[in-house]
Amino acid sequence: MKSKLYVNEIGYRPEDKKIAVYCGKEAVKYTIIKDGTECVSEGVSGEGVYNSTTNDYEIKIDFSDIKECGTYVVKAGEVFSVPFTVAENVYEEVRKSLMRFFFLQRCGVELTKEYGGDYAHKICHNTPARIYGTDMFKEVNGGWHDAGDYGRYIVAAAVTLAALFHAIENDESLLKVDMQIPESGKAMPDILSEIRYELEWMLKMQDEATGKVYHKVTCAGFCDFIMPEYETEELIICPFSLTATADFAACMAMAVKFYEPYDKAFADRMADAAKRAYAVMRSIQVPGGFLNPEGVVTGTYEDKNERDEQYWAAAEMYKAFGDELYKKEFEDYVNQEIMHGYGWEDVGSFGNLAYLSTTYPTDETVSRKLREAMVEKADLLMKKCEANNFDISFDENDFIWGSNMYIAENGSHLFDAYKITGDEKYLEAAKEHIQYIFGKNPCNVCFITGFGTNQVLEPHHRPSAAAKKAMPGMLIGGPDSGLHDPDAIRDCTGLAPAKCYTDKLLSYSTNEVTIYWNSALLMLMAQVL
Ligand code: G3I
Ligand code: 9MR
Ligand code: ZN
Repeated sequence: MKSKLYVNEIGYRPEDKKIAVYCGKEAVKYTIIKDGTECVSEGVSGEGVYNSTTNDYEIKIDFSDIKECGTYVVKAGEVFSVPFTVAENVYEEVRKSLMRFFFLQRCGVELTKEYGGDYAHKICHNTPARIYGTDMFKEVNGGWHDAGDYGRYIVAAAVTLAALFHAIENDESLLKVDMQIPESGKAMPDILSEIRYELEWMLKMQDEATGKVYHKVTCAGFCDFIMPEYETEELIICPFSLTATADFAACMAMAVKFYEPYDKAFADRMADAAKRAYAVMRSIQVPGGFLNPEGVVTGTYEDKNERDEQYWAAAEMYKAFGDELYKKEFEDYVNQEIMHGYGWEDVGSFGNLAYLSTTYPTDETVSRKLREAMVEKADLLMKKCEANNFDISFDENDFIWGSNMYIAENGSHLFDAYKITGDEKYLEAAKEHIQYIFGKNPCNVCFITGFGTNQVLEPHHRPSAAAKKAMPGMLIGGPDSGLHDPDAIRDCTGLAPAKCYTDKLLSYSTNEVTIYWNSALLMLMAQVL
């Protein structure tokens, strides 16, 4: 049986805060054991505290004083933790693996054995796609498979790239990572080459005539657990949407400055695409937002509130191009309602960061309002952290589909407050969200495939299933108390919200992966590690 003593399974750097969580009510004696035998610290814990998200009593064991590099285990009562490392560069490998995932998700190209390894596949999804409801076909090859499925969705793509751009801005060392991709060794940093692969596809998803952007390209339904070249049903381009067009404008505007030094023509192409999309986005009003047209059942990225996407676009357009119009439009939105979010559905925070970081003139009152709202948001999260023994900003209602993305996103909100106030308590709180993902969680698993001792083995990811081996470096969705698939219903009914997770191939609502979950984690790691 797995132990009930949860630690960060990937490890700690010498100066990091180190907390193990023991599941139990009565105080226990604990020891920290180095290299298998040496007891380097011991003590008696406090008493268990009830946690409504796990329906357990838990005790925190703080061993932050352990700073010497080595391999350790924690023993509390008769329970041992998994072994973990303390070392300076302990996160290097996981970072690279999380980055490399994007390469492995490439569509429309052959992944050779040399670069693709166990996930090598022939060229896929390279036939022209039918524009829904017409007899017209368009070539939209390229980009990354979204997730465990092989669809390609603009909303998902745009927020993924936004998070990756923020990751680069917070940690320039990402520009030096050798991702072992075919473009490695060129002047353009690998991460920018990889992002460009997605941008080139996104550009194809914009209608030349109108500047509007198609919502997605997928087959009519989801295929079996096969490698992508075997999904050969007709590709369908679904109608334009406001969310896709606004997110596209925001993302293209953001991308311009990263590519200007390497490829001015490409940067100009994106600037033009952004402006055209922004100019038409509001004309794509569909009541209730995008929904699947008849006969198509793939992901919808359905979004009832389309204002935050326009808010984000206005801010990025202003930051990139400095036109007074964009400034005014963003400020008008802010004066009505300040929005937040770093996920696919709510993107307001990207807008806030853009406005606060532009080098063009801004209105001090608007900036102050934004900063105050961001700190207020973080303060609400801090309250939740204090009430949760795992030091995460979640209560029992927060474990929804893709909960691990919201864990990462909340970490970024806390980081924002740290940047604004300089108060380290927010930074410390943000870091605990990473510890949770790395293994200090009541599911007792490291939520990144291929890492930790208690690993995710059966992710809902078609190439992994086809290769019979979990692709490494994928952040999985995590607990979802909504029980949105039959396996979750079977395995998790009656469990506390924080434990509604099952490592089963068919549990897409708890055990899938997506490009924008990996990017959310990379963004937070770049900010706080
Ligand atoms: O926003 C509400 C919230 O207000 C409410 O309290 C909560 C309670 O359940 O639900 C929240 O909505 C959930 C939403 O995710 C939050 O992001 C929905 O219940 C939930 O069904 C929805 O799940 C989305 C899922 O598609 C189904 O639409 C996931 O976020 C989204 O990541 C996922 O995306 C899929 C793509 O469609 C296809 N490709 C794979 C990808 C990952 O599973
Ligand atoms: O594989 C699909 C996954 O990417 C989606 O997130 C999920 C929800 O839309 O659907 C998955 O596909 C399943 C489908 O919805 C129902 N039949 C089984 C499919 C594979 O598990
Ligand atoms: Zn493909």
